[in-house]
Amino acid sequence: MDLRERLKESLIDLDEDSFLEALGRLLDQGADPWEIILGPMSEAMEEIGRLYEEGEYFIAEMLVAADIFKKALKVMGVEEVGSESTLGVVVIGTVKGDVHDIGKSLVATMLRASGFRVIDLGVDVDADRFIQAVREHDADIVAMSALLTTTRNYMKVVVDRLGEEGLRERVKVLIGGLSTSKEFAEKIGADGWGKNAIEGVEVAKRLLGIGGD
Ligand code: B12
Repeated sequence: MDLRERLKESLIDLDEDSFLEALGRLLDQGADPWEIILGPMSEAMEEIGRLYEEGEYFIAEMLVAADIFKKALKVMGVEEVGSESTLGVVVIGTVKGDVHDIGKSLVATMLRASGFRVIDLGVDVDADRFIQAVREHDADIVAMSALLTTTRNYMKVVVDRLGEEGLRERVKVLIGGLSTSKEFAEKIGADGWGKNAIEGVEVAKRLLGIGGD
């Protein structure tokens, strides 16, 4: 079996030893960590979600998968990447009621690595905390993540609150996460949407008028 396929399958099977071994070998071969994360590792998480939906996996399995995923990020040193901050300030968080943090943290890491200063508010973040952080850090962008269809509507609450607080003109709103889409972003009045961490950075730059493309 191809190494990437083995990596993916062993994450789906929650076989940490086999997963870490495949990961080590891929890295030894010079594979790009972000390609591994956004490729086979993310595909495995999707499959795990499907197994959960079908009743084959339970929350415990999703938790173990998240744990293995985070271990891999540590192994690859992705967590510590970057600290320069010249492009702008981003306040990021997973919205109220939602505790999925892997995707949000990847976006935060990628933004940092690209030269943004990122204030990560964590998960289950309500509008007050977003507003407070925007003021405190004079943010250029509010970035929100939601993986649940039940929590994505809270993004609109934050957008509206930014308006009520007179902050909407000076801050751009970027959203992402499984339950969102470009259309949803437009519907709630956000400025941008990113499918993944790489796209998130591209859109963040575009929103601030950085870069030529
Ligand atoms: C791991 C997991 C969990 C873990 C989370 C652990 C953690 N520390 O994060 C635990 C066990 C806690 C969990 C709990 C629940 N989960 Co869950 N979970 C998952 C799972 C399997 C993987 C998520 C993940 O980490 N993916 C990997 C990362 C890299 O991908 P990502 O998060 O999508 O992020 C990428 C993009 O979306 C994007 N992105 C994300 N955020 C942002 C933000 C910005 C600004 C931008 C630009 C981009 C961006 O970029 C990221 C990198 O590419 C998904 C399945 C799936 N298909 O995703 C289900 C899933 C999201 N969970 C689901 C459900 C139902 C639940 C529970 C409600 C279950 C329950 N009955 O309790 C609870 C809810 C808890 C809560 N209140 O939040 C459903 C949601 C269905 C829906 N339509 O709402 C899913 C889809 C599973 C399924 N198919 O049924 N879960």
